[in-house]
Amino acid sequence: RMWRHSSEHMKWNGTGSTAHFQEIVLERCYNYAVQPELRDRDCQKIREAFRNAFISKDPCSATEEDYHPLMKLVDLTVPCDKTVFWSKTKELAHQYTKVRQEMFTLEDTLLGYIADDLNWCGDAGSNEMNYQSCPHWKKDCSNNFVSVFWDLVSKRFAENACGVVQVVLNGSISNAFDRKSTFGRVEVHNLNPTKVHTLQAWVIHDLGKFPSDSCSGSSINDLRWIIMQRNIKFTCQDNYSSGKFLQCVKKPEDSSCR
Ligand code: DN4
Repeated sequence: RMWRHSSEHMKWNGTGSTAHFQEIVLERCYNYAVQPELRDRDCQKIREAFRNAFISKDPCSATEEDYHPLMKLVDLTVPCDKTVFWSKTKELAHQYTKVRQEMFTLEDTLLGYIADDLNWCGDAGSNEMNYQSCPHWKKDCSNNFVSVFWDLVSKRFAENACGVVQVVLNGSISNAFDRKSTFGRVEVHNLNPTKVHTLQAWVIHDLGKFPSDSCSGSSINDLRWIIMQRNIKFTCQDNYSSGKFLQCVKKPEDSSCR
């Protein structure tokens, strides 16, 4: 009986839902919101819409439509020239926007902030979350609720971008730009050329590691080609280590940063 019970719940290869998911969503929403009067109502609604998106549903049949009620409650727009994308550089990009408070990664917007590093799934025929296991995006199914969520919010985040947008890429791996990443597969193709005039890439290598890719490498050329085809200007900066990059973000006027 015990065995049957646990094998039923361990049917997926991915990590289960994050413990206290509901509470974390509400708490993060309260922490993020700035206007006290709007807090209560909106955050309760957001938590409910988030939960309703996936609860009691087959965790491998997620669609964008499931998240539409949630998307209606949250704004993913950031001011022009302030959007920062990243790929394989999550920590560095977040350190960057922490120093430059006016800049935003997706995880600096309300919805990205709420969902960052969380996992969630339910099950058809149950109104509980599955805390034992959730579908793994490679081993089980790509249309799981977490992947569909990130693809959708990444798409909206990119569609809303305007002016000069930036991307922080990893120069310590062999392909700093990867067409199969969320950035390469979703964000690049959803920039609106009538609103975005330049994509500025930063190719940053880890401190103490030799650079493996750079602005003149073939993966960045790939990106340059895609962006120019879309009538958006492309610029690229390299020769920054991660430490140097953060130093220069803090102190851009320093002569060694030009
Ligand atoms: P990445 O560094 O390759 O991936 C970022 C994270 O997303 C890793 O933990 C990946 O898992 C995971 N991931 C990527 N694709 C999927 C998928 N289809 N289903 C589930 N997890 C996935 O960078 P990236 O270029 O793929 O994504 C970064 C860009 O997209 C940023 O500009 C963000 O705006 C947005 N984004 C953010 C998040 C987040 O904050 C997630 C996805 C997209 P693994 O490869 O390590 O297994 O978590």
